[in-house]
Amino acid sequence: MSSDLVIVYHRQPYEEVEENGKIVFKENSSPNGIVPTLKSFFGGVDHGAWVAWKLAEDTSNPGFEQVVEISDSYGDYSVSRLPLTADQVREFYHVTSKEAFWPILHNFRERYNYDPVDWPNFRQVNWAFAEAAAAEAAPGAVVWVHDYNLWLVPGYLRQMRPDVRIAFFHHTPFPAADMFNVLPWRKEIVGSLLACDVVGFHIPRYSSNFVSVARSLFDVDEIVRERVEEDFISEGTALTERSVPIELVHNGRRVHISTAPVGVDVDYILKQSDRPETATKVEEIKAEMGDRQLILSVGRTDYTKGGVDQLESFGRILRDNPDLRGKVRLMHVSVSANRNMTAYAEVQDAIEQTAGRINGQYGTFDWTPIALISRAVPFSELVAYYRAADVAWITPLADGMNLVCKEYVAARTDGDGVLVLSEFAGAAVEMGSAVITNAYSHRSMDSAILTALRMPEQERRQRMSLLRNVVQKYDIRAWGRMQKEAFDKAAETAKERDASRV
Ligand code: GDG
Repeated sequence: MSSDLVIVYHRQPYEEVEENGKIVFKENSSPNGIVPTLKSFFGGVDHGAWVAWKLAEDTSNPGFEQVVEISDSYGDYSVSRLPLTADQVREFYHVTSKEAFWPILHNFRERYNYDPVDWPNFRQVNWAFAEAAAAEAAPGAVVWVHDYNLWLVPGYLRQMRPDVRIAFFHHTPFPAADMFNVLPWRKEIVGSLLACDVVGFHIPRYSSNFVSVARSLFDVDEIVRERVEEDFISEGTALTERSVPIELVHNGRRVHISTAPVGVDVDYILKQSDRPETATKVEEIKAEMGDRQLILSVGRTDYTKGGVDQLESFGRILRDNPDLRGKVRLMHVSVSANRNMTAYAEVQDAIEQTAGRINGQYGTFDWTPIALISRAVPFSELVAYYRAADVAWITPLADGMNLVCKEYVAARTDGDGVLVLSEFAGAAVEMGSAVITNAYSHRSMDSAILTALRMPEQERRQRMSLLRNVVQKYDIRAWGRMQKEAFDKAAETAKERDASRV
C-alpha cells in the first residue's frame, strides 16, 4: 500500500522479539526518544511507511518478509526492512558514518579516518534506502530522511521520484565549510541535500553553516534570511547566531531551510517524575547521600561528550577544595552504544582509568567520590536520579542538541536543582539560564561546577523556573509542529512550481 508519509531512519521503529517461537513486533517499552516521536506523525496521515535496515546473511534471500504491516497505537503503517549484510552495515555505518563523518560533524579533525572508507558501498546502501522509499511513497508524498548516514538518499530519490517532497533532518551539528570540506565527497553530499525541499537542523548556527558550505561548492542564487527569535539567543555564548537562512534557490529550485530544536516529551517525563515509586526512589537516594551533594552526569560513551575532561575537572576541584572531600559525589553514567568500535572502547578505558585514579587518590573507606555506571539505567530510575541530583553536569565538547539536559529540567517539578551546561551543546542557545561553561577551558569548567554547588536556593529556583518555561515551550510536540509547518511550506512551493510550468 502506498503511503503519504515515508520515514527513512536507520533503526526499525519497534522491538522485534521472539515469543513462543514466533516473531512479534512490540512497541518500544519507553515512549521517550526520537523513534516514538517520529511514529506519532503516522497519526496525521491515512497510511505511513518506515524504511530501516535489518541484518541478513544473504541479501537476495534474507529469510524474512521485507515489508510488514504494523497496526499499533500510532496507527497503521508498513515497515520496509532493507536486508544488509554485517559487512555492509559495518562499512556504511561504523566505518564511513562513524569514523569519517562523525568526527568532522563534531569538529574533531584529528579523529577523522579516511583510509578505511568504502565509498561505493556507502552509495550502494544509500541507493537501496532510496529505492525502498520510492517503492512506498504515494504520488506527491512526503519522504522524511534522518541523519548523515543517509546523506545520499535525497539525490537518488529525486532521480527516481521527481514528484515526492523530500525533507531531511540532521540530529548532529553541521560544521563550517573549513571543516566540512575536509570530506572529499563534499560535493556529492551537498548536491544530494540540495535535491531536498526542506533541509532541517536544530539551531541557526548549523543552518548558517550548511548554507555557507553549499555556497562554497555550488552557485546559490538567492538566500532569504530572517532574524533569530529571542528564545534562541543566549547572549554571548559560542553557538548563538543573530540571523538565520530560511530558504535558498539552487538551479531554479527553492530549498527551505528549517531550524527547529528537538525537545523532550515533557508530559511523559512529568508523569514519570510524579509517580509515587519515583518519590520512594528519590528518598532512598537522598537517604544514602546524607548531607552530601549529588552531581549527575549522563551521556553516551563518545569522545564528543567530553567525559574524560569532566572527570579531570572533578579531580581538580577535589584537589583545590579540600572542604569538598567527603561532601560531594559524582554519579557518572556513560553508556556505550558501539562497544566494538576502537574509538569508543578507548574513551571507555580512559573514563575508567581517570575515575579509578581520582577514586584512589581521594576516596576513603566510607566515601567514593565517583560512581561510574557503564550500563543503561532504566528510564524510570534515571528520572529519580534527575530528581535527586543537586546538579546536572552536562559538558559535551560538541553536541547537536543534547536531550539529557532537557530531561533533567523537565523532571524537576519541585523547581530546584542546578544545570551546568556546555556552550557547545546546541541546547545552550535556548538554555541560557543554566550555568553555561566552556568545556575546553579548565578554569571555566572548574568555576562553573563550584558555582553550581554553592548556589543559594533562591537563585537555583529562579534559574530553574526560566529553564522549565523553555523546555515546556519547545517540547517534542513543538518540534513536530515546526516540522509540519516546514512540510506545508514545501508543499506550497511545489504547487507554485507546478502552476508556473502549465
Ligand atoms: C543525537 C545527537 C541530539 C542516556 N543514558 C541513558 C539513557 N540515555 C538517553 C537519555 C537521552 C538519550 O539517551 C541521549 O540523547 P542525547 O540527545 O543527549 O544524545 P545522542 O544519543 O548523542 O543523540 C544529540 C539527539 O540525537 C536528538 O536529535 O540531541 O545531539 O548526538 O534521551 O535519556 N536512557 C536510559 N538509561 C541510560 O542510562 N534509559
